[in-house]
Amino acid sequence: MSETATHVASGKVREIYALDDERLLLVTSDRISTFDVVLPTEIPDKGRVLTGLSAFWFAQTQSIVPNHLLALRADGRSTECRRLEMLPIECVVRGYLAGSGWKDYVASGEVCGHRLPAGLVESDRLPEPIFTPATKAQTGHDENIDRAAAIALVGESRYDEAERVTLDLYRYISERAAARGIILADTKLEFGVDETGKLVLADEAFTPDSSRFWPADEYKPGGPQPSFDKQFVRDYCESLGWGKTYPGPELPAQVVDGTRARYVEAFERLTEIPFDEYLADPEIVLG
Ligand code: Q0N
Repeated sequence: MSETATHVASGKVREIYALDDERLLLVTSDRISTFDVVLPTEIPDKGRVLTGLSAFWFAQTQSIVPNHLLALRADGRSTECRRLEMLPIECVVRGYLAGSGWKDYVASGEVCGHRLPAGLVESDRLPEPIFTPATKAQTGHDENIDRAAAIALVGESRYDEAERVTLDLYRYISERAAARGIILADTKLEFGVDETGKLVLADEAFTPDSSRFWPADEYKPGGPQPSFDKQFVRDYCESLGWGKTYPGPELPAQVVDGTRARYVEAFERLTEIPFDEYLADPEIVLG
């Protein structure tokens, strides 16, 4: 055999294999989670959409920050990447007030030490995007932390660099997405450090699994927003009165088909590449 891959880790929807000492293989499945539970029904091609979109953004942002991508495999769901020393924080940026950011604001008027104006409502746009790091929980939920707690984990100069790069990436991608009718409300990035000490963007980036994508034409602050990709799944699950604990419900064909169509639509709107062309030749997204 020319290549063997050793399984090293599993996420909710992805698997990581070691190819050799320097390279990993990330394989993104078609599994979908909602309310933090992985459902028994898969969304065909979801893993390919996420892999292709992430690779597209890696290629588009190379001049802002180097990234871990080495190659895309012909299956469209597997990324060969450089093995890095990962930073022990999640680099989150928020342009809008949602999720744990909204919860923290309601409780304290602050998010990760950023004092925000009084009177904001859920899903409001923030006066400017804010960097809101979190710890990487092995189980359960990531915990939002302030600048001092993050500096204790990565050091001040690395913190300042990660914050600047994360904000630069958010400003660039959110503007591109807005031009295509998609609000990038917030996003979570992971960085590593290479053998020369350079900061490198890793994991997946600017996908609907790592970000909140909202349809701009339905944006209405004052409550939660519909999700670009998962709203059919959430609505269906709510209609069942499911308790949002394991196990989750099977999804009917019309929910699967509608959800697949939304993932493909996100891919095509953001990349301007027909998804069929991606399936025929994944590396087309690398430009
Ligand atoms: C790495 N994670 C957490 C799969 C992804 N380039 C890299 N080098 C070394 N380690 C990692 C990467 C990357 N990417 C990242 N684990 C190892 C992200 N997981 C979460 C679960 O799904």
